[in-house]
Amino acid sequence: MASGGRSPIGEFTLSSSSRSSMNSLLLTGILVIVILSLVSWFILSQQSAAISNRNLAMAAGTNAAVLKSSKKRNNTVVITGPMGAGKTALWCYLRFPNNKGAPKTQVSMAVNSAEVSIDGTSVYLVDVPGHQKHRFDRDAFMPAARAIIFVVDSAEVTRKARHTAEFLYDVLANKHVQQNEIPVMILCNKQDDPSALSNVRIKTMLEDEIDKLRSTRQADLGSLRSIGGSAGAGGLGAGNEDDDDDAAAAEKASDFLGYEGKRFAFEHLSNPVQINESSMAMGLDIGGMEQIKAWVSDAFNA
Ligand SMILES: Nc1nc2c(ncn2[C@@H]2O[C@H](COP(=O)(O)OP(=O)(O)OP(=O)(O)O)[C@@H](O)[C@H]2O)c(=O)[nH]1
Ligand SMILES: *[C@@H]1O[C@H](CO)[C@@H](O)[C@H](O)[C@H]1NC(C)=O
Ligand SMILES: *[C@@H]1O[C@H](CO)[C@@H](O)[C@H](O)[C@H]1NC(C)=O
Ligand SMILES: [Mg+2]
Repeated sequence: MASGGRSPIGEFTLSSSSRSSMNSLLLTGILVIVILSLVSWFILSQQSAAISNRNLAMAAGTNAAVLKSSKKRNNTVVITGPMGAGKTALWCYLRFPNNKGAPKTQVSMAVNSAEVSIDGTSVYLVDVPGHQKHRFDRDAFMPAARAIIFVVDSAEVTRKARHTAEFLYDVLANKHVQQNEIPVMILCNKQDDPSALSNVRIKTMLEDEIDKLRSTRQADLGSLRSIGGSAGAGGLGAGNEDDDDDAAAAEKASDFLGYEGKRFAFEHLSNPVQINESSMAMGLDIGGMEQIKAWVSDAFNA
């Protein structure tokens, strides 16, 4: 029996009706598996997209939601400038006007932002950290800016003259700032420091540095053109670092500041630029806060 005959299982056959119901069961099973895997693939891909977005935002030191909400506003005041100048101290003074004395701050890792009332004007006040890695944050907030406060450490500015001028150049040459003639206040902070320079001295120093930078940046543009570099402005996060830098350099260089053949002066710009003094270490009334608030309020009600 074992040698010739088939096992009883082998002879087991299905009736035609039960075979077709088996087939449809199999088909349904496959369909369910396909749908399940599609759904789980979709969920997983959404999650990883969310995570990578968050990582990008964290790498930039900014909450993506802060950036997104700021773009809808037309009342943004951007506080920018080199590291350690007193931007966060200024932001705190304006945000918490009832706190007397200098706020204890340290190197900022993220943007501070809040809706603040300045002399009765509702302002979305943004403090962008000065570290170079936050320059994309700064450029992202710029298109919404109605007024810009560029804070300088008056005691350190001599040592950092070139860096400060490059930073300021980026702000002044920004397309939105130029086209919409956004008012800029250069705030020479830390006037309480014995080695602080006056706003008049700092104005001359920064104008001299920007004057030098203009020719360097023009030369940069020339070399970009000669190697056929793309002049198209790269979007945020598009392309590699080098492409972005090239495009950014071309963009800036095409915005020559001031008049050609004439020494650079802030008065030559089409947007109003003024240079004032402040101290965040002093009391509210003697630190230049009143002029800052009046200037912001004027910028909004002009
Ligand atoms: N003496 C003096 N110190 C100040 C003044 N303003 C700020 N500081 C101090 O300078 C340091 C830097 O100030 P911050 O406001 O944190 O500087 P920041 O511009 O926000 O710097 P980043 O966040 O790194 O870009 C802090 O220790 C402040 O207390 C000032 O007017 N006078
Ligand atoms: C800013 O936006 C508010 C409300 O969205 C609007 O009422 C106001 O007219 C706008 N102001 C300017 C100058 O665009
Ligand atoms: C602020 O600066 C402008 C010019 O840059 C000057 O005319 C004005 O007097 C200054 N304000 C104060 C309070 O120093
Ligand atoms: Mg800060």
